[in-house]
Amino acid sequence: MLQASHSRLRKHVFACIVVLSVPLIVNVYVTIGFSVKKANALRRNDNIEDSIEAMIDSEDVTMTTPWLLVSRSIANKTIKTAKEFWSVSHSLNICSSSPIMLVGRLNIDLSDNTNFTFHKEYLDIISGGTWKPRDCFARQRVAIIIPFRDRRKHLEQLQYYLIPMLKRQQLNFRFFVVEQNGNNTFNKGLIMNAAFAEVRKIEDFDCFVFHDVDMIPEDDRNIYTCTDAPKHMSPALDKFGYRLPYMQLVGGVLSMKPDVFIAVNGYSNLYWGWGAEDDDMAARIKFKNLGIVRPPLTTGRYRMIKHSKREMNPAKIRMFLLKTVKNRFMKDGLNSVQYKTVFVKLTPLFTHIMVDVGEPPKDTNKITSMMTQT
Ligand code: UDH
Ligand code: MN
Repeated sequence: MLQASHSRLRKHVFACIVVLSVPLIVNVYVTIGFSVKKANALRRNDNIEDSIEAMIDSEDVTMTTPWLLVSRSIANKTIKTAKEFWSVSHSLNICSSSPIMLVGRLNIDLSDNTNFTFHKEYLDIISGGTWKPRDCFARQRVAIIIPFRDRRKHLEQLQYYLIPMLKRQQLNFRFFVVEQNGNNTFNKGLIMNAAFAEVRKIEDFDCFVFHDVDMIPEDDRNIYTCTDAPKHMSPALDKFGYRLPYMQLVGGVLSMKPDVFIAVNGYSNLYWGWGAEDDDMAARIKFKNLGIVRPPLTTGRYRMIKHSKREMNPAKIRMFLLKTVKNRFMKDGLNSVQYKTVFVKLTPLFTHIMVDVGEPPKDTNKITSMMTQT
């Protein structure tokens, strides 16, 4: 009797254990299964993420890249696959044309109180002077071309203000410093042409900004992009009382789409020494009927770092050249530029292109003496 009730009790206890453990086992099984599935899903997502990241990083992604348009177009549809989920949650919208980070007027201090060699904004600049926003798709890929020789301090001062500003403007940018090798007379137009030709071998850009090294921007609402027409970005300069001194001025900072630069045949190669290569460019723009776009004087403001005047191009030669632009510009420029590339080096904040442009032709002197005799 006692034995019978014992064995019933055992059965009951066993049944209880079985009944109670079922949900536990099911729970464990479901949890493990779910984690495995989740891990697989995450791995899948990682793969998709990696491959899309690779696509973004690859060179041939442009503003019209189909995946970008596709991912934007599915934003309003029902999300079915992990890929669609990734696209909707991670797709890059085109960056705003007036980003909210802009601060307007900048606080410029060019005195030695500042250490111009370092800025925290340099930390994510890629060697060669490249940067692009990660959370939106930059509106343009912009090459900043800086003609250079023996102006190290100016270059540091310019980048100290310009790099953080271009990041706030959410542009995909790269700095190119093009240096004239040796001590012969400086020829800014020629090295601009050489820079354009060399940069085109390295990477595709939507926009070229030709930027004197000593022009410090004072307002970040002056956006470093190209319009269809050439854009003279520095109409308001401190040394001219922040007013445009004459309508044909394009010196200082000038942005141009590559097709436009080719259409005007770049700069003249014939201006050795200071002066008028920019006025020659303005004449090219005029003869091609392109017009000149300018930002308002309130934002197109720059401070020019004080420096001594470089060796002058004799006024008579300058005048002579300026009178002959119309008949000369399709023969003298990008299509006739002669130089040797000494090296192309990646430095932390810019791509350094060293070019040898030779020396001023002897017949420049001939032109001078001829013109002085008449
Ligand atoms: N540049 C150099 N090194 C040189 C010469 C020129 O890097 O030795 C580059 C540099 O980017 C410079 C640009 O070429 O900003 C134009 O040259 P510049 O600054 O000498 O020309 P700018 O018209 O000179 O600014 C004006 C002389 C200033 C005297 C002021 C008189 N009112
Ligand atoms: Mn200058």
